[in-house]
Amino acid sequence: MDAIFEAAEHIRQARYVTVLTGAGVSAESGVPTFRASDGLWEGHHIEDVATPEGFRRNPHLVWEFYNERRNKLKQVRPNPGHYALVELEKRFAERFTLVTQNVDGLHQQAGSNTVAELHGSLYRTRCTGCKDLRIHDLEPLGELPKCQKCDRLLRPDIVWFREELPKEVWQRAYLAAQACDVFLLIGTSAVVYPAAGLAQIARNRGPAGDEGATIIEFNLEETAVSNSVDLGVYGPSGVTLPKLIEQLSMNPS
Ligand code: BJW
Ligand code: ZN
Repeated sequence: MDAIFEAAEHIRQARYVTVLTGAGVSAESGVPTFRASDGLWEGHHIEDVATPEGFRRNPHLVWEFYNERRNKLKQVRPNPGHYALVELEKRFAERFTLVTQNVDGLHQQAGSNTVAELHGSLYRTRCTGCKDLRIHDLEPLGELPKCQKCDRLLRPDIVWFREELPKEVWQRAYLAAQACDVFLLIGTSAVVYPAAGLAQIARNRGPAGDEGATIIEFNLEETAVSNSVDLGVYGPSGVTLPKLIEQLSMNPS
C-alpha cells in the first residue's frame, strides 16, 4: 500500500495527533539543517556556539553566529510542508499538538496556532542577569546586546547543549505525546534528547505500555529511528505533507 495512503488511514482513525518537527521541515524554505555535510554546524564547533560554556568564553562569537542566522531569516518564508501542518491543526483543532525543535518561527508564520517550541526561538532574547524575556523583530541586535532593565548581557533564548528545556513547554509536549493515537516525526534526525524521546513516550503509553500510539516518520531518508517506527514516508516534506492532506480530504471521515 502507498505509504501516504496508509499514513492518512491511521490519521483518519486517530482522535489525538501529536507532531514533532525538526530542521528538515524548514529545509525547503532555505534554512540549513544541522547535521548535513553542508549544514549549520559546518565551519563551527558546536561547543563554541551552542553551549553555555562557549557563550561564557566568547559571547562575541556566539552573538555573531546568531545575528547572522537572524538576519538570514528575514528572507525566509514558510513552505508547503508548514502550511500542510496548519491544515492538520484545523482538522483536529484542540486534539492536535505541534511540537517543534525549530527556532525559526516558520510554523507560526504559516499560521499554526499552538506551537510548543522546545529549543527556544531566534526571535527572543533572555537576560543573563534578571532573566527578562523579550521578543524582537529580526533587526540587528548589536555585537553584545544589553538588557534594558538591568544592563547585563543578553543571550539568545535558545536551548543549548546541556541546558534544561523550558519546563512548561516540555510538560505540554510530554502530555501530548502521552495522549496521542498517532505521533508524527517530521524532518528530524531524532538524535537529540529529550525531544527524540517523545516518540518513545507515545509508543509506551497506557498503564501497561500496551496502548501505544502509531509512530509515523516523514523524512527525506531513513534515520536512526526508522526501524522502530510503524511507518515511514520518505521524500521532501514540502511534497509529502501536502499529499497527505490531499489524501485526507479525498475521503473525509
Ligand atoms: C528532511 C528534509 C526535507 C532534510 N524533508 N526531511 C553528551 C554531551 C552533552 C550533552 C549530551 C551528551 N549526551 C547526551 C546529551 C544530551 C543532549 C543530546 O541529546 N545530545 C545528543 C546529540 C547525544 N541533549 C541536551 O543537551 C539537551 N539538554 C539536556 O539534556 O539537559 C540535561 C543535561 C544536563 C547536563 C548534561 C547533559 C544533559 C538540550 C538539547 C538542545 C539542543 N539544541 C540544538 C541547538 C540549538 C542551537 C541553535 O539552534 O543554534 O537544537 S541541537 C540541534 O539539534 C538543534 C535542533 O533543534 C536539534 C535537532 O536537530 P534536527 O532538527 O533533528 O536537525 P538535523 O539536522 O539533525 O536533522 C534534519 C533531518 O531532516 C535529517 O534527518 C534530514 O534527513 C531531514 N531532512 N531535508 C524532510 N526536505
Ligand atoms: Zn536584565
